Amino acid sequence: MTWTWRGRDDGPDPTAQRWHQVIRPWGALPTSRARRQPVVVIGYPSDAGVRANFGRVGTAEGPNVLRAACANLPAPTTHSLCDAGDVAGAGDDVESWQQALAAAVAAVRAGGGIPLILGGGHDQAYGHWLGTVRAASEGTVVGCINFDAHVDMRPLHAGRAHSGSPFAQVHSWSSVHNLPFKYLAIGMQSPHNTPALIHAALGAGAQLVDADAFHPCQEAQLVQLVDRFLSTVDLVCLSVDLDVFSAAVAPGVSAPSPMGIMPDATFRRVIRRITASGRVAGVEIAECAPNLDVGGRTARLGAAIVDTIVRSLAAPT
Ligand SMILES: [Mn+2]
Repeated sequence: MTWTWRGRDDGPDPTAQRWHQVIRPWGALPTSRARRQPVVVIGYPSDAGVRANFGRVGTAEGPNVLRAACANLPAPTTHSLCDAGDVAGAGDDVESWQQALAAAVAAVRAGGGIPLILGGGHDQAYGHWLGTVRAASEGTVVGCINFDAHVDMRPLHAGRAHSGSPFAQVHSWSSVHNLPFKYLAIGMQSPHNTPALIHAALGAGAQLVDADAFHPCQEAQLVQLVDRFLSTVDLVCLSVDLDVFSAAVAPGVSAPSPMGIMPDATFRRVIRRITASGRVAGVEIAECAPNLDVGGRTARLGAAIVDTIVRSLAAPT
């Protein structure tokens, strides 16, 4: 892989280190010698799912722009950092991208790491979940928490996956394998989801939280709801689709949200509640499309969320 990690250097003081100075290629060191559980970057440089969903393309450049935005973050003190490089599927075959990601996620999980997927179209969420399930022991309940303006449980197009279908794929895999479907979608926005989609998602067992819940007055209920969901799963795949945020702060996505949520203290409290639970098996940032961004603000937001998550990530119990 081409190593792209470089940035500011404030000298050898360990407390002055940044991501680019401490991150190592995944597999370069035996896992047993790593002092701390590694967070392992996996790039998903794909537009295939977005194109299949008739969205605005650009996410193929997401991983490297997010890497550059993360390079100067302060190095975490709780986890070591690795980069496993990018996965690759076969051209516009979305399923092959999802399977490639599932294999990479399963390998990282088996090696004791926490995957940090930098995307990439949101079709990556199915590969993220599938790889986590494959690496988990039988009977482990792996749920999904998704910050998103959209339900992302739309039916396949002519039998093919796309960036709006990942959690429908999680649902059908779970049904076929007789596993519970545990899906909490947070930040739903009415202009982006038809009543039929919401009805179908609820019927399938999804829990949906509207963007209106992101208000200081409702913060306590929101935290309670997240806690309740977490108590029903063993592990959780945490997904942040950057289009959950207002287009003012996240313009660089396939489908921007004029009335999206803000990355404010309420958002940060909720996300820290999830990451501190010890149940987070993997994390993903989805839908970063640098060609649609304004002054890099969406990529910087993605990096700031990565920082917030990694800092508060407890080791899975
Ligand atoms: Mn999405």
